[in-house]
This record gives sequence, structure tokens and C-alpha cells, in this order.
Amino acid sequence: MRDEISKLRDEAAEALRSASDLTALEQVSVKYLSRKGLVAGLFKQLGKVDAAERPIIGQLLNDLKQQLENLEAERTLALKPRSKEFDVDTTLPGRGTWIGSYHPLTIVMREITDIFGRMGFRVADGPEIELVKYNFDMLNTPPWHPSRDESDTIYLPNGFVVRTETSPVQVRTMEKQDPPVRIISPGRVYRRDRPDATHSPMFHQVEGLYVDKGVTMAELKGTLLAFYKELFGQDTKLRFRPHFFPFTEPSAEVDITCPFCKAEGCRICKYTTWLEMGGSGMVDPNVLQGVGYDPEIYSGFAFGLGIDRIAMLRFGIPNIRLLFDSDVRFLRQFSGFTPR
Ligand code: 2NM
Repeated sequence: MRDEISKLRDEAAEALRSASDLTALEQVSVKYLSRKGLVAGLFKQLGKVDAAERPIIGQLLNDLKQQLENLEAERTLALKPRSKEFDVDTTLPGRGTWIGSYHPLTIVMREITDIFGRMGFRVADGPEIELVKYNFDMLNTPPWHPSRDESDTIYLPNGFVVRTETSPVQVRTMEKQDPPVRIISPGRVYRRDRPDATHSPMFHQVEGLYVDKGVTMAELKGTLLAFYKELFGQDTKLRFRPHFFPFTEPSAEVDITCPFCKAEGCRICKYTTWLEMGGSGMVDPNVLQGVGYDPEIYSGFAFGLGIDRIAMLRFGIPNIRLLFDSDVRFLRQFSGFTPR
């Protein structure tokens, strides 16, 4: 009897383990564990066992039955397809996927680099922590110039500043290569400004530079006009107002006709019909000389414009801080814009 129990245990356990689906398992289960199965058959023989041995054999049979039933339950769980139908209401609508979006500054920056790219300008890059030499000296900025004041410029130890313009990138590029140079340098710049709705101590600039033989101020004006027409519409007009920058001579501030009211007068242009967009001029001979270009042979124009302001105008953003607070409720609103 002990041998028969042991043999049936091995046989049944093997059969349960090798059942490959629920139907096969059911068949094995019927064969061994049903009311008329092989285990029940052994129970029936219990009456013929010696009275002295009967409790022990009875216990062995109970153990066998328990073990096989456990095995069967285990195997059922393993084979059963996991159904979540009782945990999850599959009729509920799904949660929408959040798709990322470009930052408004990225959108405007790409538009700007794309337009200038089509006019032959390549993007140049440089450090945000810059030597005073590149940020001021090489740009013909005299020692007494107010832009050098500690109240305007963030100074770092050992002759460094955080750059106040991206012009040092232009200087570094000119030092490295001979004309023709046709580059734009987008990037972050830093000034000690009191933060308000339109000022931030960190903001973004694009500067452009074109140096070659015989570059004229007419080409500067034509390039900027073509750019602003692409950005704000073909009916855009442009005017120069005389100005002074240490690094350009002559210098001009650039106004365009207000793209919002089509130069009819509105709150945005303060009823002047013009918007101030940035500065420009012919690169000062001292700057050319400083990078090793002969100003008798070469001339060039340069210009700078603020990207944050353009982004604010373009999208009607009322406060510059919105550009830097990383609030997704604000940023998600630009999900419809894919830069070219
Ligand atoms: C501006 C306005 C006018 C400028 C000048 C140079 C360089 F390096 F060529 F001298 N880069 N950028 C420049 C000229 C920048 O920003 C308002």
C-alpha cells in the first residue's frame, strides 16, 4: 500500500505539472482526484489494510490527496489567463497622452535661425562665462563706458564676466577664420537689471555679423528688412535711427512698423506705429583691427536683437517671467507650434 501511494504520488504530480493547458489539467484532475478517480480508489482499499496500520495509511492517503489538490490549484493559477475584468472598468474612456511641446523661445529661435540660414548665415556658439577681454576690450568698449559698471555687469573672479551680449562669439569667430564671415549667434546673456514684466537678469539675444570686402550699410538695412518681412509679414517696413555703440560706427537702432495694428496705432506700439527691435551698425575698424582683419580691405555689418521680446510680441505673452517659470499650464499652450 505504501508503495502504491508513493507511485501514484509521483505519477499524478508529474501529470499535473506537465498539463499544458486548462483542458489537459481538467483531464488529469478527473483521472486522479475525482470521486471515482485513482486516489479515491486507494481510499476504498483502506478497509482491507491491517487495523494496526490503518491510521498511518489513512494519514498518508490524506496527505497525498492534499498535496495533489495543492498542485492542481497552483497549476490552474499558472495556466489561467489573467483577467482584470473585476478590477478595472474597461468601459471608462482612456486618459489622454501628454505630448511634449516646444518652448516659445525655441520656436522663435528656430524661426530666426531658419530665416538667416536661408540668407547664408551659419550659427556660431561660444561660452556664457566670458573673459572681460572678449566681452568688452575687443569690442572697442572704453574703460569708462557705463556698460562695464558693476551695476550693469555681473563680474566673476579672475577677469571673467557672464557675457552681457553674444558679441564675444563674433570676436572669437573672426579670430579663428578669415573673411567672408557670415554668422549669427543666438544665446543667453546676463545683466544686472531690476526684474519686472519686461526685464529679466538672464535673457536671449541673436546677433548677426557679415564681414567681407565691400560690405555696405545698404546691405545691412536690406538684410534686416528681408528678415523682418519673413518674420512679421511682407508689408513690414523698417527704419534706422542714429545711435551709438562702441563696437559699430556708424550705428543705428532698428524700428519696424507695428505688425499688430499694421501701423495704424495700438496699445502695443503705444500709438507710434513703430516698434523698437534692436541695434545695428558697421563694425568699428578698431574691432576688425583687433581680430587681425585689415579694415582698409574688409568691412562688415553687425546687429543684435532680443529673442524674448520677439517671443512675447509674437505670442502675446504679457510677462517675461512666464518664459522662465517652467509652468506646464503655460508651456502646454504652445503644443500646436512645431518649429521648421
Ligand atoms: C548689437 C548692435 C550693434 C555687434 C557688433 C559685433 C561685433 F562683434 F562685430 F563687433 N557683434 N554684434 C552689435 C552691433 C550688436 O546689439 C544690440
